[in-house]
Amino acid sequence: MNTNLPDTPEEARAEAEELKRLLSYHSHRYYVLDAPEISDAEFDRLMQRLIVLEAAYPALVSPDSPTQRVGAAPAEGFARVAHHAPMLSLANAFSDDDLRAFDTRVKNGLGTQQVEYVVELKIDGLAVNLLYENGRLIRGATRGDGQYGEDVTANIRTIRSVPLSLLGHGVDIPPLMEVRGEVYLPRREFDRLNELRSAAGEPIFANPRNAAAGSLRQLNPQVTAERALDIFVYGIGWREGLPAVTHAETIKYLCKLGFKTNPHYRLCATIDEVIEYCASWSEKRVDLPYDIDGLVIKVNSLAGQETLGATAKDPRWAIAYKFPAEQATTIVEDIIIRVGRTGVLTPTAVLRPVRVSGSTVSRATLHNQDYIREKDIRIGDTVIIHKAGEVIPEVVAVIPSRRSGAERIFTMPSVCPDCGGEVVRQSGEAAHKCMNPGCPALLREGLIHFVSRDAMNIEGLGPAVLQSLLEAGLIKDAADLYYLKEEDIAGLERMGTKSAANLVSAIAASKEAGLSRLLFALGIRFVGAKAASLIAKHYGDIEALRTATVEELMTIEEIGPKIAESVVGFFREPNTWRLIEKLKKAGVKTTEEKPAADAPQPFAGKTFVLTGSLSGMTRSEAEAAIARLGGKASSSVSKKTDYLIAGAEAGSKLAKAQELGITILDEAAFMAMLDRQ
Ligand code: 1X8
Repeated sequence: MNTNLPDTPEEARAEAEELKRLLSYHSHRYYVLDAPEISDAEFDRLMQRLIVLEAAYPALVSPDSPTQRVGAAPAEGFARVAHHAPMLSLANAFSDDDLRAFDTRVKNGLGTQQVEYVVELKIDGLAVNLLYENGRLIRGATRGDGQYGEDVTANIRTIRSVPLSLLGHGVDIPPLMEVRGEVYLPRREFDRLNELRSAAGEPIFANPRNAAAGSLRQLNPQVTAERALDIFVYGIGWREGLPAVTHAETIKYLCKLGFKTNPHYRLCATIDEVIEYCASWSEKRVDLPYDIDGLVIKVNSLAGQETLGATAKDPRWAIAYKFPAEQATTIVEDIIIRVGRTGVLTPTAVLRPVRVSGSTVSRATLHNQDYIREKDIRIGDTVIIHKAGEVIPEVVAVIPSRRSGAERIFTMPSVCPDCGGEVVRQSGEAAHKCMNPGCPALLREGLIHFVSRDAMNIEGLGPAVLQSLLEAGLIKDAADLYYLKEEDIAGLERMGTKSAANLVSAIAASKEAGLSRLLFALGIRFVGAKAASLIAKHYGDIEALRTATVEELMTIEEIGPKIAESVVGFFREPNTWRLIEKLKKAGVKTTEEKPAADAPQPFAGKTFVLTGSLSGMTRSEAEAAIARLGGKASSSVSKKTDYLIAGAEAGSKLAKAQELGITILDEAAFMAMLDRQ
């Protein structure tokens, strides 16, 4: 490295100015554009040189020098500062109807039917106000109460994507300007931070938002600097002179000044487009490296924004569309054990009921003992739970600071809660298992699976009815269902003659389900609905499975050794055949039409991907229809996908398919295609 000092202060100043310019340019390439032009080592070399010059000539140190991001001393507290223009909150929209009502209000307010909107992601972080004077950052403040915030300039400076001085790439820089943005912690940084905190025995943060807030409000900027906060800038709060006539232009203008803006914004000509764009993010949001809690819809015209103005609290020209919250805090009231179909004991948290993602949650799976140990979940703990879409809710984390000391540590029982049999944890496995093959839980759970929708699909036969049938001694295996009489069932609690008749006919109807559903219903280990269907098509008749071998099964595409061995083992059991004979005698169909060699295969060689939900058929029915016509159903979109079937609330897969130029079918188009075959 060049350690020679310039001969004169003038030369030193000139070199320092050039270094600042270079460092600021490359910092922008790296932290804002994510497109570095030089190596980290080269960047460090420039920085070291500037540090040397500034040490020799302290007069060169200016607040916007890249050497000054970190280094401020810890503060006693934060000063209260006034925002030039108030930082307003946003009114919320929770539904499409709310968005349409907003559109109507805007149109009435502007006296026009043509309103353009910009839709942006709503970053789940902390709002900040950045004040620039002649292109230099002079202050960074939190939102506070909207009028006054806290001066967190030293901490804001540590955020590498916040420009200390503006670029002015062909655009003029106003003398004074307030820029609004959201400071956030990327999810990976959040995980890393919590791991460190947990290892150090410190309380963990509940979510990235809290972690970002905690980090920005650190009195010691050194601590903030370690947290890798980031920012998206999304508007101008106040400035002298108007830089643009639309919000979309404002975003581009901010970008040119060197700010990091979010790329996922969309200009929409109608409220329908707005609604569609909002809906598209409910699924896609999980793929982002940061959290969003909704979208922000803004009137694009700045003159329109001015005309509409604001209420006491919120602007009339913008609204926040909020996703239903996916996380909530509640209490673990108990931990109970459920014995599954294979004898595995699954601990389940009984929660104080709480609303998440639009439904009330009172149970969360705890998987196994190791999971409970790792998260240190105790009975009585306050926990954060998470629910995404249709998946079973999970406990994300415990909040140890809420502990009273009365919490109880959970231990796995050594005997099965259903039968009192021995419970064993085999070495190398996470699961504890009940070793009693006659355990009533195995039978009960096996029956629940047998009648379920993708299996024999017997409507009106839920777990409670099955339990009553078992307790009344009316069934001892799945085949007994087919020998039930109306009068047997009508005698049960909460069962009238009408429902008994319905149930008997639903059971009878399921006899026609066919081999593919039957194989799945039998609950053979590792055999899911898809494998069952492949095997059923290959063999056509359950009798053919008497002599099936592992090698033979493995000739079926997508059937591996694990499934093949399990199937062979299952059909080697005399008990299996006793059950099958009993089912056959009752008239349960044990065959499947093999696709005839000359059957039309119009979908041959075509790959379909399903996304969103269909109203006219289940996902497995759609997959079966595709398979019947010779096509293949896959779960992920790639260049090899031929068709994407987009049901209601299709999300990221739809976007990806559009990107790849794949033919997209809505439900009606897909149905029409099936009808034509
Ligand atoms: C809050 C937020 C806004 C935007 C993004 N994320 C936020 N958290 C945006 O405008 N793109 S606007 C806003 C507010 O006005 N309170």
